[in-house]
Amino acid sequence: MEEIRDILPRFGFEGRFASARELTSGHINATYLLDFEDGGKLNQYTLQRINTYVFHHPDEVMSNITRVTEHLRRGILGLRGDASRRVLEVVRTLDGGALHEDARGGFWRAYAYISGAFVPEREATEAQMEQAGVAFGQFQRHLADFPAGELYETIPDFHNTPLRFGAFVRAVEEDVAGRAAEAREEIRQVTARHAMMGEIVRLTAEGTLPLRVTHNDAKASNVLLDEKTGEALCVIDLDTVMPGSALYDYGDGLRYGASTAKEDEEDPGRVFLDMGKARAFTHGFIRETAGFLTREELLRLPLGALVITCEQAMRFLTDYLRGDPYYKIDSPRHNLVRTRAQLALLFDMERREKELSEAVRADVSRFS
Ligand code: GN1
Ligand code: MG
Repeated sequence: MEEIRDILPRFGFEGRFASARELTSGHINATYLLDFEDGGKLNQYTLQRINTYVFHHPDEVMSNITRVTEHLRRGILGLRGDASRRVLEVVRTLDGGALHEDARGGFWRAYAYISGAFVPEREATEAQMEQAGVAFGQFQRHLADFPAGELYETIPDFHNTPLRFGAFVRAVEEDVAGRAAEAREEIRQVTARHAMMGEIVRLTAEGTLPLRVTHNDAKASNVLLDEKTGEALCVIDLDTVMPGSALYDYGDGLRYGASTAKEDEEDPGRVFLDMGKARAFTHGFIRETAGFLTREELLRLPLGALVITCEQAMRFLTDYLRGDPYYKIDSPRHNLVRTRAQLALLFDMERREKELSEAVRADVSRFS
């Protein structure tokens, strides 16, 4: 909290600073919720220190976010007027930038906090999951005419699964933390899915799947719904917005939002794909995207769920094998627990692949 005090005067926050508390749900950046008192009115902001181990070029992250939010705002204003709660708003620093570098080389950015909203976590209803699908679908739709080539790749090869597989194999071989023996079964399961994991990259390279502007971290916890109406307001956590495949966002949506358990459930026996929520997310997503995604993309959406879930298991496992340099952890085996939960979810997705494909096919016919 001490370090925040020095940062606050650098941004154009309105009112008198009242209090701050840390929000701990993210795995990457440090986030604080700030209250400012403004003549009887409460102004709230989120302040974040960008994790530079993960994002090497915070200026490029903020350049992407500024451009994308401006584009979204123009699109939304064109449609129905009120963009204030439908897109994130960057708070400028006193010198007009989007980023403040502190004396220790830390990089900070701030957003206006969107109040009267909630995040559909695991206890979300099917109706709320449908709205999460709507939110990510609309996000892609509003960005369909954004020049993807002008965005920085904030994390190069972020969803380049074959490349990540190479890093995983190296982590197993090097075994710097001496943990490979304990994770033999998980290593075997990930390795067995090498070919499947390369499918989206292969289909994109051969031109079957187009590159689009995608969110790339499309968890339901990165969606805000209106507290009163339950409707999708906007998506948050825009750090990884960059060129990608529509399949990634659909897949991440299911991976996180349609699981019966949390991402770090200790008992893999409790982790399944909740088909009701999967169908609901699928309805929302396809309803918003059927008008511009190709038929080929739409019908292949279930592949996104398999690839992203397996990739996420592999990323947690790689981090575990390397001694946890990347994800924030609460206990020494946290990343192994996460790996096991993701694999359990993947196995259930594999069992239900046909069912999922049929649900997608039905929605494609219905909304196209
Ligand atoms: C990270 O920022 P956060 O906690 O929403 C990660 C995602 C993973 C996710 C797993 C930049 O997201 O890719 O899917 O954890 N973000 C980055 O929950 O690596
Ligand atoms: Mg994120």
